[in-house]
Amino acid sequence: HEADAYRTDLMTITRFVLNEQSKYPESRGDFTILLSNIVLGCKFVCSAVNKAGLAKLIGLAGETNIQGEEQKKLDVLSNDVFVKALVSSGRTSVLVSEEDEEATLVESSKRGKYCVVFDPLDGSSNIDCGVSIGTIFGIYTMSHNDEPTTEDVLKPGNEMVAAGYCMYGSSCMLVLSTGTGVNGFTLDPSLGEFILTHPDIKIPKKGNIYSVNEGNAQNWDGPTTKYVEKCKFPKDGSPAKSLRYVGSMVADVHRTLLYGGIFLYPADKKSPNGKLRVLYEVFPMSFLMEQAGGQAFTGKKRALDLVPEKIHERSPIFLGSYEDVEEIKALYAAEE
Ligand code: AHM
Ligand code: MG
Repeated sequence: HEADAYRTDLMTITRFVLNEQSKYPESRGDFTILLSNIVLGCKFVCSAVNKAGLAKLIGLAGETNIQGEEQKKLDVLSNDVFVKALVSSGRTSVLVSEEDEEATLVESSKRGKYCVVFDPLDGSSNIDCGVSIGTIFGIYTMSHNDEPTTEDVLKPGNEMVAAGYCMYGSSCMLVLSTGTGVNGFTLDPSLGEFILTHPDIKIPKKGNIYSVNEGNAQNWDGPTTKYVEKCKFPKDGSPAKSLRYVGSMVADVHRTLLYGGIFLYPADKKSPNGKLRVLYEVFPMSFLMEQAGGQAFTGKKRALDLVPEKIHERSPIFLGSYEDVEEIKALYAAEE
């Protein structure tokens, strides 16, 4: 059909979220405005990431530009763009970024009802070789109208109102949940718009992939060691799982969400709290996993029930298909 060559009814991310929000009578478009600023940041980073190899080739990176300023590294640049876009949205009060030691408390004239926690460019070890990297974000609402403080984001993940990530991979994909399921949008570069391509993502109940940095195996605890052993040498007659590990959380979680299986960043003797950060890595990804029908576990409890005491706190994390996470939970329970 000639008519099929072009889809004419484009569900952009803005239209999608406006539809969703219209179910709430009290909604005044604040969330839509906030999200469109996050989307702007993602488009900027996507374009910068795509040009990064080229910029190197023609000698932009690491040299001084016309203004005599040193070129900013991609992660610093991405952070600047997100912070500025979020502050100028007029809808935020507290921002926490992996790049900034302290939280940003927004000045009173630009304040709004949301708090955003984010990692502007995660997967730093993959930046220079062109492997997929991503942005991760989570959104809370302010619970009062007094001066904002860091305490306003030291809340359990189950209080987030939305979470998502953007993956800068073979295509640029934004995966979002506002607490009613998970939806995936792909950037159409010719339109500059994210179009709904993966409606209502559900993670398979069980998968056949495990994803972990096995180089840390000598320092793992008992349950993690037993679990990975089971993946490789199952004793119940089931086939061994495949190993996939990109080393970019966004890419590894994205694959887990679509194909099923489990992603692990466990504690080890060298890093007793694992590596990944509770607020802007563990929480948003756990939120998405649960919304897609999977689970997220810390080795002690449901990840979203953690209450962070510091903004850059870390936690071990096991997340993915419901049944695969059940197995690791059982191994930790047996330890007790
Ligand atoms: P980063 O914030 O320095 O980029 O570190 C986070 C990344 C995650 O994307 C990824 O899951 C993990 O670090 C990989 O760590 P490792 O190299 O220890 O396997
Ligand atoms: Mg990170």
